[in-house]
Amino acid sequence: MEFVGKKYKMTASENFDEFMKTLGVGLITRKAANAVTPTVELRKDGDNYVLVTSSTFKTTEMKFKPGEEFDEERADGAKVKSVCTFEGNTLKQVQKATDGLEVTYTREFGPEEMKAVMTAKDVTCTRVYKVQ
Ligand code: DKA
Repeated sequence: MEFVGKKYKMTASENFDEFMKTLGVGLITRKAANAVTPTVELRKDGDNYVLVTSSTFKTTEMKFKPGEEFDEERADGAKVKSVCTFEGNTLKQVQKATDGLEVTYTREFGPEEMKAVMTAKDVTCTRVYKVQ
């Protein structure tokens, strides 16, 4: 993937609080997560990809092989299972929580920005990250 190794920093976020509420994230964690502007980088490690999302609130490393289900610890601490696939420069992720809630993420990587769209139930959150 041609955008491996680029760092993107969040510049805009819409509906993130509603999205987190839908995931069942509590008020204190939501406040902390709302206050930060994370940096996102896709790395390659052998056959694996690693999506690193860093902020002073939390840094998560999501390690995956495209098409293979893996265990993930979400930034709110929830233990979930995900499958990631690439469609061109878009990384698609389907994440299932133990309570059955399904969350989808699309992260479209471009030369100037990365756009993330996250959906849970009928709530969609959009976040834009500019290349650093
Ligand atoms: C991001 O990549 C946000 C990723 C959302 C993670 C799920 C919600 C976590 C709540 C603390 O900028």
